[in-house]
Amino acid sequence: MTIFSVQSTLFTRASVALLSSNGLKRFSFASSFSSAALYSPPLPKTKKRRFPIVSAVDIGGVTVARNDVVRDDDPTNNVPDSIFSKLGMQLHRRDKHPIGIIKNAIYDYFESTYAKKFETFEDLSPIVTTKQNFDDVLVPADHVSRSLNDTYYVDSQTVLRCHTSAHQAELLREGHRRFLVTGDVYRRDSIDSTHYPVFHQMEGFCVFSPEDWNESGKDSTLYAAEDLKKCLEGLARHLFGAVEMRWVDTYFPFTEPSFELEIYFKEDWLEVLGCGVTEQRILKQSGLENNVAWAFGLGLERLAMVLFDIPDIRLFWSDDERFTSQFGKGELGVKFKPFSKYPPCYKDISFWISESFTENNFCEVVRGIAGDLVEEVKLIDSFTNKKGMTSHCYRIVFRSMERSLTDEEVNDLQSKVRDEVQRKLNVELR
Ligand code: FA5
Ligand code: MG
Repeated sequence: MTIFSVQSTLFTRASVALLSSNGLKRFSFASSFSSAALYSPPLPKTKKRRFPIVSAVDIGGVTVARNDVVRDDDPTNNVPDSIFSKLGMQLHRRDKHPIGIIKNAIYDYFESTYAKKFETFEDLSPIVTTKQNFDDVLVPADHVSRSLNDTYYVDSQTVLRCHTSAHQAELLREGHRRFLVTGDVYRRDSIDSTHYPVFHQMEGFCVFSPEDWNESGKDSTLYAAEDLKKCLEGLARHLFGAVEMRWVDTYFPFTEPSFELEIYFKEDWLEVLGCGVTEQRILKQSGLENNVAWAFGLGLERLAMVLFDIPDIRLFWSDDERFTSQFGKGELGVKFKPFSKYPPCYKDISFWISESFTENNFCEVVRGIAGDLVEEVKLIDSFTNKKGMTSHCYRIVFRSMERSLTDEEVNDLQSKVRDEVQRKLNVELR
């Protein structure tokens, strides 16, 4: 048992989120928004990684130059090349890709249940202002998700959106009342089979008027919360048929009450979405003070993992034909047949951490060197000596999904990790 699973039972959500400033965040339930406002120390700028350099990407017809997004001249910029290269991929717009297939299946559900009531948006730029990403949805100034440790900043006022909720306010201001927004989102995060620094979300938003809830005799918030749960349970049944699921109460700055839906998958509960009844202040900003609304944010990779039985989130980025050829437009009944399970290779690394050390920074160094050859990074030991120095030992699991790795290759990766961790993270190797 790792020390994390002990913590998962000992700590509340908020205290697990607090630990993120010490690099101990690792659970899906501790993901950025479902945590209370907590301070995370600013990070020294880390240098760019060695990665194939892409000079420009096309985001839905707009060319974005690398130099505008990966910048050495701005101390706030923390976007590595590995992330920049993902900006134009738009997996959600590929009809034969599992992410595109699941998006279309969700569209079908909304069409069949609410005929033409929801507008869809799927090419809004992932490069947004901090106002859109945070302020407009009431994320407090000291919330952990705003830190350079959790979010990719282009400059102090521009980020790669870390959720599709970044578009709620502008769409409301433009007059839209029921909509679905799908897009790629970006987060500095831990490394394991269900977390990846780029993933896809679908935001749903639905505004109600007094006549909607008056008839029901229910209070507006209860009416919206019940409608929301009914909508999402219906969606889960549409996608999965009979599946074991449960609602968990949570916290988001932009909704009250707030919930997460978890689905039982591979002998564990997997969080697939966050949702809730929209805070009145958000509606008021758009002149909707007499209305009530619900909103949700679905994790499309997580839903696709359950639907197609995909065991590792890295697979979505594979262009290996043995993966891509298994999926077809509109084919929902497919179960992914793993084409290989190449052997993993475990390497441990121990060091004395410094004040500023965080696990996300460590994971980013590892990913910058090993890319998708790293399957998991986990803390397997931690202690503080009499002098007050804290040591961490991490186990890095290297495994390719496409071939066997040689000892030489893995030793080389590990040696680069050791060098860079020392150089960039101000830690002392043991
Ligand atoms: C949000 O991002 C909220 N914006 C969702 C929301 C919208 C709540 C509207 C209320 C109203 P959260 O950080 O929990 O919440 O992420 C939502 C979902 O994204 C998660 O349930 C999970 O399915 C998925 N997710 C989060 N982090 C990752 C990751 N690193 N890799 C893959 N999927 C992830
Ligand atoms: Mg969450």
